[in-house]
Amino acid sequence: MTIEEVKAKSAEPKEKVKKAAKPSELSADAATAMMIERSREMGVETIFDRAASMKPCNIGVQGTCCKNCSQGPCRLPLTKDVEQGGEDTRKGLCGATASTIAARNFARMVAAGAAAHSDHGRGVAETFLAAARKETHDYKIKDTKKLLEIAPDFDVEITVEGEGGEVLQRDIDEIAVEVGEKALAQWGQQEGEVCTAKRAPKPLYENWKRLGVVPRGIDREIVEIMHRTHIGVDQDYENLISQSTRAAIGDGWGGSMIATDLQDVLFGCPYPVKSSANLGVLKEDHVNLVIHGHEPLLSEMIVTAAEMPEMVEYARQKGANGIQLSGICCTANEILMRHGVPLAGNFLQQELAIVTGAVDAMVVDVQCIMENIANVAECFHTKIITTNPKARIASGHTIHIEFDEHTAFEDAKKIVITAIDNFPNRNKEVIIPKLSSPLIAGFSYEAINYHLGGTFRGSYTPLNDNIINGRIRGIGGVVGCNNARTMHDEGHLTVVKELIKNDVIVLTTGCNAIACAKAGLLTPESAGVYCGPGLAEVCETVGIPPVLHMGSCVDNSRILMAATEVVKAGGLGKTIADLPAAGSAPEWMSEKAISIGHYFVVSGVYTVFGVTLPVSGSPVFEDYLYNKLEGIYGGMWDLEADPIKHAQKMIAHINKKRNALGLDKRRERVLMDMAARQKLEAA
Ligand code: XCC
Ligand code: SF4
Repeated sequence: MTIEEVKAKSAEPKEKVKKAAKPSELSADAATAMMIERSREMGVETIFDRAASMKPCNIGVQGTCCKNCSQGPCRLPLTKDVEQGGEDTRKGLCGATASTIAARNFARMVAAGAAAHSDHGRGVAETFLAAARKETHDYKIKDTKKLLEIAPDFDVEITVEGEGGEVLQRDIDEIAVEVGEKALAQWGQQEGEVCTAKRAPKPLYENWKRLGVVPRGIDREIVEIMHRTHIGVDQDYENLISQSTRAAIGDGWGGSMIATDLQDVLFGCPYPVKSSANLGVLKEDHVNLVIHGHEPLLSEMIVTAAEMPEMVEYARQKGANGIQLSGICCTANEILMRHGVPLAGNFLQQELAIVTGAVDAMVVDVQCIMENIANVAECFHTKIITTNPKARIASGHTIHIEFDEHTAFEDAKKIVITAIDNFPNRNKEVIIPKLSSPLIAGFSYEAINYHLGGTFRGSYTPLNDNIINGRIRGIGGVVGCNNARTMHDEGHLTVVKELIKNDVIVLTTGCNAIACAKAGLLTPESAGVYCGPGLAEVCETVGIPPVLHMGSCVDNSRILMAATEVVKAGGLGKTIADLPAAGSAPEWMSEKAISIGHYFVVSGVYTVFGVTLPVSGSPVFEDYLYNKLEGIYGGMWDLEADPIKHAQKMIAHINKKRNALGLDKRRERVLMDMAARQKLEAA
């Protein structure tokens, strides 16, 4: 951001606050706008109101405020002189430069993001091991096919030698226990390599090895960032980023990937499933239990508990016609992918779900849970139930029912009963926007394989063929949060629509997936409406939506695996950086998004973020991320707040890669063929 832009930004808010006050200008989603209106009528304050009354700090926004010791905070805003290329003499008390401060702050965001995903993964690994050792009866190893597929990556034998020397399948429980132990060991490992990093295409892995950034252990790399960013340790932004890379790989190709793998083995690998999305999935005459957060461990049990006939009967006794489960954020994505449980909304809709007056209980686990839901719930009858010892809310108005993997099903039943018991306590008029859209989700990378290639010859070859022949221009991974500093869902939808209009197939996760779901983009029918002719043709032939929902935020690891499969299928280069592909997080806000962005970049993906990136205060560091990284990893960061330009930058990169692969000519020919055909038809 230039000084002029920063100044213009700080001059404009008053105007903007007034202008932004209209609900229809705060969200691209009509149901959300309606509920903002409703919250204001009722005098219930939400994040949309707070965003208007509190401006972000304009030094923090640049990434150049350091509070790593008590001599600070040292604030180093960009000066006009530096902006115009003058000598940069800015220093903190200890002498830390703007580049060091911005890089340290960036590294700490990676550490926090990688920690969040990976600690989630650790919890899954612990439950997995308890299930494998039969210490809990609530969880069972469900997907033995996937277990056998992943076992070799953990160096676990899946066969044994029989007495006569014949090869026999090893006992499945034994395999599961060993996979669980080896998986859990990846966190505390001090030497060697996180074993799943080897899944990356060989040239990528070899490059990481050469650069010394293959993670040794998941936790170790995160701790090392915290050490290196302490006052007076690592004061070289390139060196700080190289450690950020090691921690981010430990997330995407480690903690997150293992979380996804083990969740699939425990709960089943997702396959296409129908459902619906938006606040309209709440039912006035049902007990509404909303599940919010990120971990599927408890919510899997809640799904089963809520379906029990005795629970439904109990709900009837309390005057309800049944129990409606729905979800917010990534826990929602998890239980949607495997059970078709509908999505109530994404990050910025959590308070608004409660404002409907119809939510009898909102059960939360970890991450992206706004503290203010407790205040909103206080204005209604809604019970907020915290469940994780790591994530409590200091409000007298929440209840805590702690999840324990050994008593998970009992805990889940308690939660369902609490929701049912609360149904008769509704004390405000119920207003549910009558808006929801149908959707198809469940596109694990295995499901894409199956869908494109058929049961017996599942492969990514048909996808590659269509990229090579130009019907599909390339692949866009569009993911990430909502951000109250920008219009809700608007960036997501504009970027995705622009991509599919230009024949770029979109892989989505997280809150972008929910935004797309609400807008009807997760249906095969949307292809005919929004896609360019090539992508529309492929979607219609195969019967898939142009936007494939691959799951929650930890499931961004599925995108890495899909990209790896595309490389393996051949014809599109030797590594992920060769692919006509690009990544995007149009409305990011969480530290997890920075970790995800960074592992995409160092895996070779050009990755564009929307809204803002806290690096603009250091032009040197910014240039390193936006330009220099490409020469090291093949991928680089970029920032583009305008969603159309954002998508166009991705398309330009995809075209550049097509060009390098020699595919540009073929695409032109296909387009000419199409035009020629239309001309013929018109004649
Ligand atoms: Fe959404 Fe995953 Fe972002 Fe949170 S972080 S706001 S995508 S729920 Ni993953
Ligand atoms: Fe200031 Fe250095 Fe302390 Fe940061 S570490 S607050 S730059 S003195």
